[in-house]
Amino acid sequence: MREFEEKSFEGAWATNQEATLPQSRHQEEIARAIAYGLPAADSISDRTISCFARGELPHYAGINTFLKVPYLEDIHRVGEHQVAVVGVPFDIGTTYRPGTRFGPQAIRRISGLFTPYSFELGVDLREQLDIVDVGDVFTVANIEKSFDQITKAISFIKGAGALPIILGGDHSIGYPCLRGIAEHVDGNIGIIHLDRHVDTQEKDMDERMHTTPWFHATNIPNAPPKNLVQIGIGGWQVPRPGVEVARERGTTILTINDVLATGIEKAAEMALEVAWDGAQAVYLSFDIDSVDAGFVPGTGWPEPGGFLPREALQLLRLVAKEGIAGMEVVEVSPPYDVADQTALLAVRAILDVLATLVQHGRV
Ligand SMILES: [Mn+2]
Repeated sequence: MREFEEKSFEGAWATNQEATLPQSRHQEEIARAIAYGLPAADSISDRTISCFARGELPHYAGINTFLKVPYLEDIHRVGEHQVAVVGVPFDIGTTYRPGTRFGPQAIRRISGLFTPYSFELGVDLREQLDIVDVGDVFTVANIEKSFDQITKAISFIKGAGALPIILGGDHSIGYPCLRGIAEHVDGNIGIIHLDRHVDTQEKDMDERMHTTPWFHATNIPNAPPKNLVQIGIGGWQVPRPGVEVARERGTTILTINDVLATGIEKAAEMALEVAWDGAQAVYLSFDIDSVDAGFVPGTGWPEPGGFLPREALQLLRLVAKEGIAGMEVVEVSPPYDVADQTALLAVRAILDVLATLVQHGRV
């Protein structure tokens, strides 16, 4: 039995892999917690515990940055770090259920449940990646002015050299986020987009709503539609005007059935081929509603029949292995969520992508 385990089980590999991971940053975190938060009361025998909670533990305590990484108040210093988590609490582009303005808060709060270590991926983000949370973009009560704020913020992060990980917000933010990143790409940028919806119509309700980001993004000169690949599309909520644009512009759409027929690995391979064709960078957009509505009740436009969570996570890991120029997770609407399920999956998506970048040396 033991011989077999060691040869083929991920569990056996992961058990051994853990021993190779450093622990120095965890030790530093504990020392800092005790220095800043006082040593624990005398009756407590575990002397890694501090009096005021200042680190990972307890998971229900503390100030909720994403994964309890440091809060970077001075944005001028963002370039000193590898990854910048940034919230975009914006939902004025919503056409059905609102509430995604509370997405960043909910995602951060439930992220406190996670440790920075993934057993089966064999990665410890605390040890292997320098992540900060830069807080939220100040969005205002106007779509276009908010887009300008979002583009300025994301462009600043990207220009400083940090990788932006964006917590939405509704999907209208895809356009201003991509616009901010594309400015810093020397050459073309591709887009890998997981969704049930195409989001390629020009306007909705006379504005650039969450049904429109890729129409406008693919008007950006270095974000050509030939590098837009949309995965998981299907169902009864794909507006015909968006389909017409997809046809005219020659974007690539893989439905859920396409993914099931070809398999996740082949679908990822095809997506990478399209997105990276002549491109220098790829942006990753994960609409949480690409997952079956039964798993993500807290979303703006629930559509039955999407991915299983493990399928979406596998697909995200596979498409992230070539590197990304930025990632957004959108359409988490906490007022409709049940037991944090939707926000929980948003956190997992980000952690799995970050771990993939570490595994493949892509940060
Ligand atoms: Mn969608």
